[in-house]
This record gives sequence, C-alpha cells and structure tokens, in this order.
Amino acid sequence: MNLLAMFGAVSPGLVARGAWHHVRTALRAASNAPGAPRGFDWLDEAWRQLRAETPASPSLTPLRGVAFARAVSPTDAELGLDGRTVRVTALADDVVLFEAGPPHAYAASTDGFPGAGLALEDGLAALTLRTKAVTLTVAKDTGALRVEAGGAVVADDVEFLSAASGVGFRARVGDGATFHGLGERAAAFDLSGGRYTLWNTDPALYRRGDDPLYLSIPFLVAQAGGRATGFFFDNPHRAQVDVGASERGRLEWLVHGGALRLFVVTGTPAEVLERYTALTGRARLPPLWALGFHQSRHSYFPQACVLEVAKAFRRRRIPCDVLHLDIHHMDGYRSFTWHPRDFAEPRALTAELHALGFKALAIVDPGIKVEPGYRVYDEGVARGAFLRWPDGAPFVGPVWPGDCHFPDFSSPEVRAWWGGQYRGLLDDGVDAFWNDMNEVALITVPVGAQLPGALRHDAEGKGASHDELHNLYGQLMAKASVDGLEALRPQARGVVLTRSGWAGVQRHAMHWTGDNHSTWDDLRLSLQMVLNLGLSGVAFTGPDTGGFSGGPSPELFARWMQLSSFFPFFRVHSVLGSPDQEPWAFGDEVEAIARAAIEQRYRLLPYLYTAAWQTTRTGAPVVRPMSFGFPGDARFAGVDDQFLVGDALLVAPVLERGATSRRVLLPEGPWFELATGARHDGGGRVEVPAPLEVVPVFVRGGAVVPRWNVQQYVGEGVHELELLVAPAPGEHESLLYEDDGMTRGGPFRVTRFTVRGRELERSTLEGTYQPPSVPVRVLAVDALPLRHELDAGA
Ligand code: MIG
Repeated sequence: MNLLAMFGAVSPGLVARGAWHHVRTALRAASNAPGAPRGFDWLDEAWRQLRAETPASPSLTPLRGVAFARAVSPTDAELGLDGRTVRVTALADDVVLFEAGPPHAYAASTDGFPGAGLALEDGLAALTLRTKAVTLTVAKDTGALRVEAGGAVVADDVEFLSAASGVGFRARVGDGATFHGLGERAAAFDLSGGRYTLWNTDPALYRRGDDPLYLSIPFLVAQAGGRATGFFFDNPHRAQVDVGASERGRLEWLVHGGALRLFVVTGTPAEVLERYTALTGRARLPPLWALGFHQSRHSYFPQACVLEVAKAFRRRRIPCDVLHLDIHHMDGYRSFTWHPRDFAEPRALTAELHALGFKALAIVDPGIKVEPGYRVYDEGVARGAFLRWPDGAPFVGPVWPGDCHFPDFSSPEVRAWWGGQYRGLLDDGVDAFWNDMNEVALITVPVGAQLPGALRHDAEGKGASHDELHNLYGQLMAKASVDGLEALRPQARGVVLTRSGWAGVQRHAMHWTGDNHSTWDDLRLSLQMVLNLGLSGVAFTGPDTGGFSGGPSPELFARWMQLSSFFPFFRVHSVLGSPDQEPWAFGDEVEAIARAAIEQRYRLLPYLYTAAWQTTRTGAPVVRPMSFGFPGDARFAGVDDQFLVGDALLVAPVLERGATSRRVLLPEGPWFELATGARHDGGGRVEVPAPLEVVPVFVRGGAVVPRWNVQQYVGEGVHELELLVAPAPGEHESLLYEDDGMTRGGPFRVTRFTVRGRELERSTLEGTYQPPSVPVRVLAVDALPLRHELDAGA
C-alpha cells in the first residue's frame, strides 16, 4: 500500500491532483539541488528504496584467530583479536561494554556506572574475564568468545565483525530463546526468524511484515529459561539484524559504518531494562491529563468543527482530555502558523476548549516551506539552521507545503532556535505538540525518498553525515521541541508526541505507532508492537485506535477501544476522508462500550499514573509482556495475546472477530476477575465469557489497586479514592504515586500498601506531597471483609 493508494481511499480527484503536485515538486527539488546529476542521484536512491533494495550488506570479516588479553585497569581489559584491539569494560557486574573505535556524538553515557571489577585469568587454552555475574571465555587459538551468566551460556561463539564498510557481531544465543525489542516492528512479540532493518522510514501505511517502520532501536533482548540478555549496539548507522532467520538461535548484526560499541546486559527482564534505561535515559513523567483519552482525526477543521467534537464528548458524557489538530490547522502546511480562514481565532478556540476541560495538541512538521517572507524560513536561513549539501547549499525536498528545507536538529543552536518557535502556539493556548514526518518523510512519487546520506550535520560541533545521523533525526527534533517547551514554560511538563526515534527517545517524547489499517490483524499487531516497544525502553506509546486507513466495523472499533484503554497513550485517529471515528459513530451499543472502556481508564488513573512513575524510575514499561512479569514460567515465552499493566493487572483482550469468550493463561495465583471478583487459583488455563461489552481483566492476589471516581477530564474533580484489595496468603506490597499531576519537579508522595492475607496496612515511603483530602474507601475485590486501620479522609 502506498501513499497514492491512500489518497485513492479519498477521492480520484485528489489522486490526480496529489500525483501531479508530487511529481512536480519532486522534479523541482531534484533540479534545484546544486548540481543536477547529484539531484537526480537522490531520486534514484529513493526509487531503489521504494523497491526495497536496501544497500547491500557490508561484507565484514570476523575477528578470529589468536587472542591475547591484558588488564588495563581494575575494570577494563584489552582483548587482542586477530591483530585488532577490543576494549572490554565492566560497567557493572551485569553490564559489559565491548568497544573498538571512537564513540559517536550521541553515544550512551556510562556516567551512572562506577564500574565493577574485571578479573583476568590467562589460562593455557583460554582467556577468562570475570565479573561477579558474568564470565567471558575466549579460546586462545580461535578467538571465539563465550558469555556465561547465572550458570548458563547466554551467548556462544561470539565473533566481532569489522571492515572498512562497517562493524557487527554474530553470536549463537540458543534454540530455545525468544527475542524482543528493536523498537517498532510490524511483527509478533517474538522476533525470532526475522530480519530487521534499523533505518527509520515512513512506510506510507504499513501492514504486518513491513520493515523498517518509523522508529528503530538497536536494543534486542533474548530470553530463555527465566534469564534475559540484552544486546545494545550503540551505533546509529543503518543496520540489519538477522534474528535466527538464516539459522535458528543465531544472531547476526551488521552495521553499515561507525565503531563497535556493544553493551551486553544480563539479568531478569526487569533488570535488563533497568540497565538499558540507565544507559539511554528514563522517560519523563507525563502530566496526568496526557494519560487521559485523546481524540484525533486528519483533520478536524475548521475550528468550529473542533468545538463541535469537544461539545459532543461533554454532551454524551464520554470522558476525553485532548483534541488533536492535524495539518489542516496550518496555513498551507507551514509549521507554527494558523490557517487564516479555518482557524481565524485560535485563541478563542483554545479558550473554549479549556473552558470545557480539554487540552489542545497541534502537529508540527520539520519541513519548512522555502518561501521568503515566511518567518520560520527567513529566520532559519539567516541562522544557517537548515541541512546542507557538502558544498554548503541547503537541501530542498518536497513535503506537504511544497519545497522545504529541514532544520539540522543536531546543532544545539538550531535546537534552541526551534524550541523558541513554540512560543507563539503556546501563547495561543496550545498545550501539547505532535512531531510527525520526522524520519524524515518526503512526499515523492514514487514514495519512499529520504534525505540524501551526503547531507552534512553539525553533530554537536563534531560534524557528521546524514548517513550516520539519519536514525537520530526524529529524536533530536523531539528533544528540541520538548526542551523548548520547558524553557518557555518551566513549571509545566512538556508533552511531545513523536513518530520517529532511536535509542533514548523515551527521554523526550511519547510515541504512536503510525499509519496502520482498520483491520483485525492491525488490532492484534498494535498490542504486539506496544509490547516490543516497551521492551525497547519506549513505554509511552499506543496505536491509532480503530485504525488510521479505512474504517473499522463497529465490533472492531469496540474491541480496539477496550484494548487501547490499557495502553499508556490512548488515542483514536483516522486518515483524511475516512468515515467518522468518534466513539459515537458506530451506534448506541458501541458508544456505550467505548464509554465504559474510557470510564474504566479514568477510574484506574491513579493506578496507571503509578505505573507511569515506575517507568520513570526503573524503565519497566507500563504495558508488560507476560514473560516480563513471570520470566520463570515457560508457558509465557513469546505470549503476546494477553499482557500485564503495571504490577497488578492482567488483561486478556479479545482480538478475534465474533469471539464471545477468551482463554487466559494465568500465572500462579490467586487471581481475581476485576469485574466480578471471581477467584481463580491460577497456574492454569481458564476460559471466561467475553461478549462484546466485556474485556477480561484480572487482579493479582496481594495487590492494591487505587481507583478514582470517573471524571470527564483530569482535573474535573476527584472526590473519592478507592483501594481495591485482592487478598492473598503471604505478604505483598503495592505502591501509590501521587503529585499534582502537572508541575514539573513538584512535590510528590509514594505510599506503600502491605497486604497480609485479608489485612491491609499503609505507610508513606517517600515524599511530602499532601493530596487534596478525599474520602478513602477500602474494599476487597471479592467483597468479603478486610481488616485495616485506614482513616477515611487521609
Ligand atoms: O503522510 O498529518 O502518521 O498520523 O494524520 C501523512 C497527516 C502525514 C502522517 C501521520 C498521520 C497524520 C498525517 N501524517
């Protein structure tokens, strides 16, 4: 499916006009580029990409042969392999870094790691490097490397690969392992048997199997026998990862340039993610309202239509916090402008939205129209802010506004300038922003053209080609945006939604999974993608609920609302010209189901907010794979049709058309059905009814789930905190995180609940925040009596 086909879904007239416009702008861009042959080269390159002819894999030679080693410090050793030197650093007992060559400009910081002792033994046939948790054995005659942790071989026959054209490694990870991560993949949660490319790309609509997509992350987790091993290849160049596709259990990672910089992390899945996010950074805590429901479409316009949608939510009593303004709010798609006719009074619009309890979120694209007199263009030119060819001429490429220049977000000055551009929209009352098209996507015929690799970047003053920084472009844009927002409004938490990203994108923005379809397989895929993104460090994400392209059946929409209501980012969005996709567009029955799903979400906000806060502390995702929560239970290896939300909830969504019941695999229990309180011993498989209005959710025995009353929007009014207690033998802890929901770095409080059998205790663990006093209601999920001494009103 390509962009033209997408327009085809709109109208034949648009197809003709769109096609002509894009051919014209593409050709103009080509001939505008300094030096015609080069101009046409990049279009050729685009066409090659369209036909998925990615550049040939670099031919890399394994570093094999005689090995020697020497300790260079208590935490570092040098490994001589085949005449080359690989530096081995024990950053922690469970984190080892293999490095050869200088790190790139955005290399992960190892500052948080004091280092751990690395003991070297020079044996007769083998060299051994040992931390307290990891043993590396190198055969002296062949150089083959084995990694052992927790009494198991987690990677064997490891070979580092090197050549002028790139770097890489191969390893045997074992037949039984499942593989997860790599960012955004239109694939099952277990990535085994696939080949994946790390090269951020706008696929112009995607389906299962399409690869790559918008956001790539060079972090892969192998899981086997309760243990996880993380491979983080910190190098932004294009890479190809063969996850047991050529040979079962064998991993091959080829990078098209730059240096070897491979982190190997071992532990439980939670420990591995904790380490990975210590290296790449933790997500920022979103304001509470960003965890509310978002309604979007491409596009609500004119502004009266935005207000109508807002009022319809309130009239129908369907909770909603955020309305999105897609590209039609702009004047001719010029970023940071308003359409003079359709959005003639933006301040009146945002004021009315705010009065109704909504936030406004507006799209901002990176392509800046080449047009003297357009302020952003003029300022950018004056500052030399746009990406250039090696000879200094700015690059021109076609996007929605026509010919565009593209800011070089790898320059700190450009980022500061870009961040300042948000002032006008903030002053006009826009609350949050959406950075789209930042792979960068160009609008060319055929589709798929990308910025030429020869373009020059500042790279924090160090200089780099676009080939090297391509994968970082979107993320640096998101960073420029959110840093700008927080500089302009230091008290408020900046909210940015980004389509593209790389390792560490979680520090800057939330993410959505791009242009999917209204199909049952896309529903299922959206869960699989959210699971893999979570294991890639990207916790705050979710799909276009209901599907971007096409229109869902009422049943599909209902099921998708039920699923997405548990995702950290919960938004309905849909392409230009598609049928209405508001929660009321599918009849009364589905409206009631959508409302119930959203209402349940709002009741669970204190619970979800606590899970979100945990992400910012530990890197554990909000939506967790079963195998993340229960790594020792082999039944959950690769399971991706049920999942955990935070520590206490297990969700078994209906992903199949016509289904009226759901089979669920329960971990050791007890587990309680959230809706009925029915108790299950756990450890087996149960079948529960799931007619259209039901999504099966289970509460873990021993958990305390905090809930609020339903609000139509965050801040409307909390007048009750309910503590839903799931009794269980033994002693269990749960946390509740509270703050004012919006201030950056403000006071907070963490409360600990301890459940012992049917007894509940509370204590303050951290912080001084005093929430507004509301009655606390304690009840057991099975409705039987509890013992506790919680005074109401605390
Ligand atoms: O090429 O702004 O993924 O969410 O509605 C399409 C219009 C450009 C792609 C985004 C989609 C958005 C659309 N954009």
